[in-house]
Amino acid sequence: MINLCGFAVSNYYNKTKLVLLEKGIAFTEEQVFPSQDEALLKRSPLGKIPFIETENGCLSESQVILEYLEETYPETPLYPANSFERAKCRELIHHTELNIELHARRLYKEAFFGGSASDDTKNEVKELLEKGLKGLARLAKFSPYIAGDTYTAADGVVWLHFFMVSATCQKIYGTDLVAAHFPDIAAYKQLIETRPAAQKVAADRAAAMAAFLK
Ligand SMILES: N[C@@H](CCC(=O)N[C@@H](CS)C(=O)NCC(=O)O)C(=O)O
Repeated sequence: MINLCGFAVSNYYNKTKLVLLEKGIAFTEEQVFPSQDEALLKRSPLGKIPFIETENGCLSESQVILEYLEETYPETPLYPANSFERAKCRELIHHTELNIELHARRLYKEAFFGGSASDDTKNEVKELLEKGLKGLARLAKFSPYIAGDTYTAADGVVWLHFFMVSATCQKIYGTDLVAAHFPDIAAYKQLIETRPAAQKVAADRAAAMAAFLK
């Protein structure tokens, strides 16, 4: 049995949980917050979440976990069978994380957790986000799924990260840069949210967010 460790406010935790749910893999959840405690560092090398515990040991880094799950539980595949299409699917994931989410993340403290970012940081992040979003728009198919006619792991990743990036942009810039670059994003979001796994992750995230902000 897989034990998923982390907390449901984290988009990387939710990315992993969504895949477990979509693939119908049995798992337990253990609430773990990031820290530098020795006990945690033995399970996750940088004290980050998410990580999973398997019968073979712990595994960190959400994308590594996704690929482990895909190889270990090939039923209900979440990547295309063709190797080029599979790489294109991973390309969407990497672009979203490296060129969009990681930039927006620099503003999460101010957007959600009572911290603050300098105007220089906000201006720099805005420029990087514009560039990253334009790049993703060049790759995304939305026909109707992001990689083509089939739901893939990239849909879950983009749906989850866009939730955080949109909310961050609205709070920090007063405008949603995601919607500006993806005019049909509302319809796509609705499509993903017809899926029971996405509904479960969104409901758990809302409850966790409310508890976390108390
Ligand atoms: N690249 C990592 C990112 C995970 C990550 O940044 N997790 C955050 C929570 S959303 C965390 O643990 N932050 C604590 C820290 O950076 O020390 C992954 O894909 O799993």
